[in-house]
Amino acid sequence: MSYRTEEVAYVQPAQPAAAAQVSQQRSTAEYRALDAAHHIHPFSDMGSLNKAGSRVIVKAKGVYLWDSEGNQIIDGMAGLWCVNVGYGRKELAEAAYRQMMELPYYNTFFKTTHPPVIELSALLAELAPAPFNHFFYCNSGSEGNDTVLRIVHQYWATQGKQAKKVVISRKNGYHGSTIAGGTLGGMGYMHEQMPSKVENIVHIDQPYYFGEAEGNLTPEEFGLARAQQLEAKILEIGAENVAAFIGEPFQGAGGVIFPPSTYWPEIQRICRKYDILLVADEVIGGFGRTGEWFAHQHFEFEPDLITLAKGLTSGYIPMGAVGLHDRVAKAIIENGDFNHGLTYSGHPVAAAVAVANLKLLRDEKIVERVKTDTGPYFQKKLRETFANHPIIGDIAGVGLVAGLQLAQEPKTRKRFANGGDVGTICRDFCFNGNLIMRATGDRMLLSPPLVITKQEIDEIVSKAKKAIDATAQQLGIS
Ligand code: PXG
Repeated sequence: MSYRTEEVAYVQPAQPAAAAQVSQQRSTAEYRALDAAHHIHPFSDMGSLNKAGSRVIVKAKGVYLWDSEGNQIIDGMAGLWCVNVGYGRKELAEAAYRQMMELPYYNTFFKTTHPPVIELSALLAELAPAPFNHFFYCNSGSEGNDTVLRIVHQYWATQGKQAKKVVISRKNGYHGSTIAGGTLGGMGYMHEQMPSKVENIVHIDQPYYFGEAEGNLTPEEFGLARAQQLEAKILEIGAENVAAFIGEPFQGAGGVIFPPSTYWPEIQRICRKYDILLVADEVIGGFGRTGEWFAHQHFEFEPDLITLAKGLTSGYIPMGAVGLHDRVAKAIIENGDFNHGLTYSGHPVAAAVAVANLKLLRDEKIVERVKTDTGPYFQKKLRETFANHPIIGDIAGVGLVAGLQLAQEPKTRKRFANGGDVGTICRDFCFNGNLIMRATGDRMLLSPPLVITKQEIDEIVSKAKKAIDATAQQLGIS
């Protein structure tokens, strides 16, 4: 049977998504059949997905999604950690429309520039901490981290220190899925499928207290010990060969792992001591997630480079960027050609959408609200609800991001032997209860749109509780 689109007749959906007013063209079954026939999903086992069939998402507004069966789902993940201003903001659509009519595309390669990229750069310089006044653009977080590598190498070349090539990263960090992003990340299951990796990248252990602290170490002692692995690695390789350290201020895809308070100050001390660039991957943490504009501000350290994407445009259109600290920017600016760029670097439509998005975050005081109001409410509510839950061992997070650690014995930090399966069971209960909550192994993750109200937070937490209770019940734990 062929699934060529023109051969499929229009069928009125059996249950139109009335609340969402969707212009749905096909039935769920047709969508699934075509999807299975022609679409390879990212990070998926397509054989089993095609048998089960994907959920078809047709519409979104605020913090809610609707599927092709008319179910209303609350999005506890802001898409993939990106829809910071929530769905359905006209201002962003209008910015894209206006820009497409005015100047849909032009490049910035050969002595040209254009208003949207100029406005965006000036606005980012205003919103970012003082030393960040220059920005390089790309299309995604992965390309942002590829760009970071290019800038790091160019920086050391300008300093006459070409031997400084090695970049140190962390196991269970996530920095994207291009070859460079995937190599920088510390995901074993990705590395296994990557016979070609980028050279000169090495990994140290992550600051994951619940999962990896041995003996009686306090979180603070453990944070220091994990940071000092950086020093040990630098000494092993030779500081004269080490270019940079990169980390997410808190690990997102790795499980919303918040490092102990001692970790980042020690990392910064070590980077300064050995003259190594410090890179904060702000792809998830940036643009208000922690209640600060950038997550490194929450952890109080000062990186040399920041990688941006996701919340930069609230996911309405792809865009990534790298912010350069003045000392790095100066070296790049004053030393001739930097031979790096993408057709869509600073794309005018993406830049116009980013400007509209950042103005909403700023002018509607969305980031401040996360810091003083909805963030503290969300964190308190999670702790009240799950502090003594029989299968929750730890609650990590600040602002509107949280990781709930599933555990067999919360008090002794004993994890489930089959933690990944338990996470999947829990995620499926969420899914069936019309809550999007992501599972990473045995951690359940939440990162809702930053415009979420307290009432919607209550809805997420009560649905999460139902799903986690159901998981405990299925495991025979109460
Ligand atoms: N850095 C970080 C910290 C990220 O979280 C990237 C870089 C790469 O960005 P792009 O735009 O190239 O995807 C990311 C992306 C998940 C999930 O399942 C997380 C991401 C992407 C896809 C899935 O949690 N983060």
